[in-house]
Amino acid sequence: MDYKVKDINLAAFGRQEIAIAEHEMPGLMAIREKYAKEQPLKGIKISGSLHMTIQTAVLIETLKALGADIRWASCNIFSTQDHAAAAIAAAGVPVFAWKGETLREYWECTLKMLTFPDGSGPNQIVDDGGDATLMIHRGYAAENNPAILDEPSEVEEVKIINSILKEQLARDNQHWHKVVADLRGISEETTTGVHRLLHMEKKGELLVQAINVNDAVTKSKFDNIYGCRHSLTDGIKRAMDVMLAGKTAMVCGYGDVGKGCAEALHNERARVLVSEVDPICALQACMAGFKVCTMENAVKEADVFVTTTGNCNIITIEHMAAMRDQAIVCNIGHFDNEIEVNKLEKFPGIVKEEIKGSFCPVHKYTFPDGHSIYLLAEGRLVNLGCATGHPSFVMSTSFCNQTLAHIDIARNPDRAVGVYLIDKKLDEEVARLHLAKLGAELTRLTQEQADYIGVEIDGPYKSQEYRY
Ligand code: NAD
Ligand code: 3DD
Repeated sequence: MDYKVKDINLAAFGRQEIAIAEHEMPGLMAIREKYAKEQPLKGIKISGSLHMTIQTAVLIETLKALGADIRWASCNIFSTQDHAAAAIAAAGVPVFAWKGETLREYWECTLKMLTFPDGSGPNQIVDDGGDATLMIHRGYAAENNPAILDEPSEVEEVKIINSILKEQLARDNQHWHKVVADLRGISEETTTGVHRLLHMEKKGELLVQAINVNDAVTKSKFDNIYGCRHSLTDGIKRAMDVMLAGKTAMVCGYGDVGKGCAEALHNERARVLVSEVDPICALQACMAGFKVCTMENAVKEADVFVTTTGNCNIITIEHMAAMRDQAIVCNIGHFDNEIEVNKLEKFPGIVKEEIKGSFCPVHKYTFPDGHSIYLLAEGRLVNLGCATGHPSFVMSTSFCNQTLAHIDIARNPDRAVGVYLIDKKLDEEVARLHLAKLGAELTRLTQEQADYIGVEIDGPYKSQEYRY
């Protein structure tokens, strides 16, 4: 069996929900229909490291319908929907994902996702956060200099990655060089993964072209904003079933995700505070009616804390030690380093109590002074750890861009190493594909009007960089 899932018997339920999702993903289904005959991905091996949800199942089956040979794993230990993974496995796509993986199991699944039956690697990668990209690049570097795998690290996950790469090195010390030789391109789904790619490109370490899907307008200005606006409070409510109205909520970061989160909490009639480092985003928060303050000031009054920055150490152990009793702490950023969970675990005299298990992780931490806080999803992204993430319609726009990115890579396999954006006309086409579903009626420019504002009648329209 070239798959590993929680329970293959969940496949029928997963198939039912995939059928529902397809009707909510009109753009993705339209692209599947448009390109199915051409088979642009025929014979191309694609490995995906992206939350194994019902919506991702529709992406997988779109890439497969366009001819690709696919292997899949999730990009987070809590985000897999087991019935989605079962349905994909039952459809014959090798998938290695289940909700509640250990970190070692996660990285073993990542290695399986990157390794085709003949031992070869993928031609193209769908990445979300950069872990698949990291495994290939670190493996390649270790084949040049095995000593890097012995560098001391306090981070448990680094030790696990190094251990797995050492085992691979012993099996074949040119494995990753052969993988890179076949690799034609990467698509990156999320902000934090793009940060990592740009960092690698700047350091001259990136080995292949990468398409920045996140910064397609129809991805980040939809998924990151409206997706989080829908799924943040879903996660908090499923975890705590708490009344948000009347409470004070602190949103750390007011970028795309922070904007969606702040609006969601405002819609619940919570009193929303915001922290920011960027003066433009801070001013936007003020214009939206939110009080902009620091975490140091918020800890005295907030009942709910949400990190949305894509940065690290946003909520420190000192903040948590000073929080009000029964405060709720969660993160919706990609990685679990926004909240100092390790220091919370090691705080002298802390008492940890599991309230809910890996199906919706909730833990209560009681400090020696008697006050307690609730940590959701172990500090990992709460909308996918404690709920089911964004709904299908908004994931359709994201995954249209993913599919177009892979068709582009397949057509341009020898493009120079670098990080690239999706063409603006394609971005607008993705939006166009979603209007009918919502009954939206587009107005058509006259030639005089097009000339007056200096655009082509059929776009692209926003010449300057789009700002939310
Ligand atoms: P963004 O860059 O648009 O926004 C991040 C904001 O945080 C910026 O405005 C930045 O100024 C601010 N910030 C950075 N450091 C800060 C600090 N120390 N204190 C306060 N504010 C700070 O990024 P984004 O697109 O909003 O993504 C944020 C994170 O969410 C990323 O990790 C991204 O990968 C992730 N994401 C998660 C989901 C999900 O479904 N959970 C969806 C999309 C993106
Ligand atoms: N993400 C949120 N909900 C998701 C879902 N239902 N399926 C797959 C992925 C999902 C995460 C995305 O927003 C990803 O694009 C990101 O993290 O940026």
